[in-house]
Amino acid sequence: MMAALVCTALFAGLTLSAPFRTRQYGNGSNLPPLRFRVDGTFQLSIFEDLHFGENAWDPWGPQQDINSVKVINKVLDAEPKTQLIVLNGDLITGENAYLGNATVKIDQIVAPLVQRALTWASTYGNHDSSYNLSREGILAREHQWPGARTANMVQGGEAGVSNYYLPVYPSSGADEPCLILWFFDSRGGFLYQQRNASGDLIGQADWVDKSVVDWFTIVNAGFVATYGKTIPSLAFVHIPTNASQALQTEAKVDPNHQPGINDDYILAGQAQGWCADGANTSDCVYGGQDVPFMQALTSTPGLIGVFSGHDHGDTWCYKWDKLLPGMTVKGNGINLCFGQHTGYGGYGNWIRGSRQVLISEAMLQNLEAETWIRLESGDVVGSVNLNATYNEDVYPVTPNTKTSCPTCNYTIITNMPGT
Ligand SMILES: *[C@@H]1O[C@H](CO)[C@@H](O)[C@H](O)[C@H]1NC(C)=O
Ligand SMILES: *[C@@H]1O[C@H](CO)[C@@H](O)[C@H](O)[C@H]1NC(C)=O
Ligand SMILES: *[C@@H]1O[C@H](CO)[C@@H](O)[C@H](O)[C@H]1NC(C)=O
Ligand SMILES: *[C@@H]1O[C@H](CO)[C@@H](O)[C@H](O)[C@H]1NC(C)=O
Ligand SMILES: *[C@@H]1O[C@H](CO)[C@@H](O)[C@H](O)[C@H]1NC(C)=O
Ligand SMILES: *[C@@H]1O[C@H](CO)[C@@H](O)[C@H](O)[C@H]1NC(C)=O
Ligand SMILES: *[C@@H]1O[C@H](CO)[C@@H](O)[C@H](O)[C@H]1NC(C)=O
Ligand SMILES: CC(=O)N[C@H]1CO[C@H](CO)[C@@H](O)[C@@H]1O
Repeated sequence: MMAALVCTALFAGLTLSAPFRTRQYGNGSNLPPLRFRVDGTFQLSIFEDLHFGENAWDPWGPQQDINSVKVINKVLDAEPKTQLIVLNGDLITGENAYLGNATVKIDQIVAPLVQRALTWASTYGNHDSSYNLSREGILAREHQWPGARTANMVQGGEAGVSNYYLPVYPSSGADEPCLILWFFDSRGGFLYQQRNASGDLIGQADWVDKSVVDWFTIVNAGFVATYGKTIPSLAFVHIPTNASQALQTEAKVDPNHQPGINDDYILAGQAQGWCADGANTSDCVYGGQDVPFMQALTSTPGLIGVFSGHDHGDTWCYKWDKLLPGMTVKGNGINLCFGQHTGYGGYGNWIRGSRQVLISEAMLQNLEAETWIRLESGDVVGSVNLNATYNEDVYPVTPNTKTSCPTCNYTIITNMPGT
């Protein structure tokens, strides 16, 4: 396939060694490359915070997963032109997983996608790592199905798993990518099958690791060198950076300029709960370990937006275009967006939905993207154009709708009976 040849050539020129190779799984490597439609558009749908697998021992646990599948189907029915599904973290609530079948819920999540012959790409969230659930296990399970594009391009050390990129090719059929999709692993949760000397679970760092930042910088420089230009890009990571929090607390979210729900105030970001020296004690609120990642994001020309989940009660987009009080990293105009809580699992009862992102080949020239949230109800809210004047343009306020679901139980139970 032409795409494979292009990428092989790219890496041959970079002398990148084993840690940067893509691990191949199942049939994912056989998938045709992503490409703009003949009408010149590329659309993706973000499903985030699905939180499948809660309380298998209570009727409401399996029932809420059935309700979440209904959300996925309703969104896909309403968005027939979507070409890629991004599962943006917290696919499974790992704290409730049994060792013997921790990843089987992946089958239920991807079934609507497989049925529609859609392909998908995941980032993993903090709930996707727990004593009985590993990210490697989720990746392997995804690849038992045709359509998985999730990969692991940074092996070893503390990198996490879901770090990779996907090239998107132009409608013309040319084999030079015109859009790069980056996926980053913000880790968190607990280490798989490990306990400390006191018998407690061991926390996993909750930021994008420096080795991944270095990989991103090197591979992106390789793209620029190979193609002799900046290729526009989008990024996906489950946990937002401190810049999102600083925008929220210092710049303030305005319902007409950054339409969306803003209930998770103050929002939780990367490196929360960690000390600057890497210790995790109750004394430390935020350790600042996401600074190298923020520096890399703001030093990447062409990066249009970063899309996160994690904070179920925040659904806005903000253009980060200045130095905010207390921060050392200055925003370069990159758009930072939350999506919409998709799953009936996880906290909160804001109406379920899915952020859509649409880019046309014409918009690529100006580094613009259109985005809106398709709700389970069928309604569209928060439709905005992430262009040069986003933050200044005036949009309708997004209503803060809650979903009542009598068969669901919103209590988060983090311990299984008998443990
Ligand atoms: C992978 O693809 C090949 C050929 O397309 C097919 O024969 C095989 O059954 C597939 N395997 C899985 C696990 O889907
Ligand atoms: C892990 O799974 C085992 C086997 O299903 C179960 O007995 C145990 O309670 C689980 N442990 C945790 C910490 O979830
Ligand atoms: C996983 O195993 C547990 C314990 O055997 C069982 O109660 C639960 O229903 C299983 N979950 C799935 C999704 O099969
Ligand atoms: C084990 O982890 C718990 C919870 O983080 C902590 O309170 C305890 O001190 C740790 N024990 C050891 C021996 O490190
Ligand atoms: C993180 O953002 C807060 C504002 O929300 C700011 O006070 C703090 O200094 C920032 N820290 C870093 C390392 O950027
Ligand atoms: C950005 O999009 C908005 C909404 O479509 C529009 O009103 C505004 O003029 C656009 N700005 C630029 C610079 O194109
Ligand atoms: C919801 O969870 C609570 C706490 O575990 C439990 O008492 C209640 O019966 C549950 N409700 C339903 C409808 O399952
Ligand atoms: C990942 C992890 O273990 N995080 C913990 C760090 O410490 C805070 C405060 O004690 C806990 O709330 C986090 O769960």
